[in-house]
Amino acid sequence: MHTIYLGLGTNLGDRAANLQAAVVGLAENLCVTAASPIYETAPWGITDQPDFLNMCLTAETELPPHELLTLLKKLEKEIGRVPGERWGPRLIDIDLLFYAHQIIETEKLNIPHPELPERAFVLRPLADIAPNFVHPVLGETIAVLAAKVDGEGVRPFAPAPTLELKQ
Ligand code: X6L
Ligand code: MG
Ligand code: MG
Repeated sequence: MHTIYLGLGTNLGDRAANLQAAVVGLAENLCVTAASPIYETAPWGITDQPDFLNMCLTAETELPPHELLTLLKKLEKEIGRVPGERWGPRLIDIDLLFYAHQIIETEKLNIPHPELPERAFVLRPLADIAPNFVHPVLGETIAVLAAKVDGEGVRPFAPAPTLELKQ
């Protein structure tokens, strides 16, 4: 089994319901072991779009990285994501942040994400569930990386969704 970390984001429609649908869909396919609280976050990249809800999950899986990526894209599509503007509004975004301590650089997959250390909207929820995970490239813990970013624009929104434990 491999421990993986996921980042979830949504800024269209019923954002809380979109996150819930993603957590349920993921729990049906992976062994989800931890869910972070939900944060409301100011948009990055394209700033003229609605605020996001962001959260992170820890899971265990036997799926290899590219099969996992295919599953995440399938779930995004099932929740209603349509291909659109690259950094624009979306119903759901499910990003693979870490796959164990592996470093993967292919056309489709870039793990760890090169911009993760700058993104408070990922680091803040990730620090809640994986503070001691050591970034495989930077050699620093998530807690240390989270303490270095400006947390402005990242506000607690709701407690962690309850995990439907399925086997
Ligand atoms: C210059 C150019 C500076 C581009 C930053 C940053 C682009 C982040 C894309 C950037 C730049 C992104 C989310 C988001 C997006 C999210 C919040 C992205 C991809 N996804 N903002 N913006 N939460 N708060 O999940 O992360 S688009
Ligand atoms: Mg993303
Ligand atoms: Mg994505």
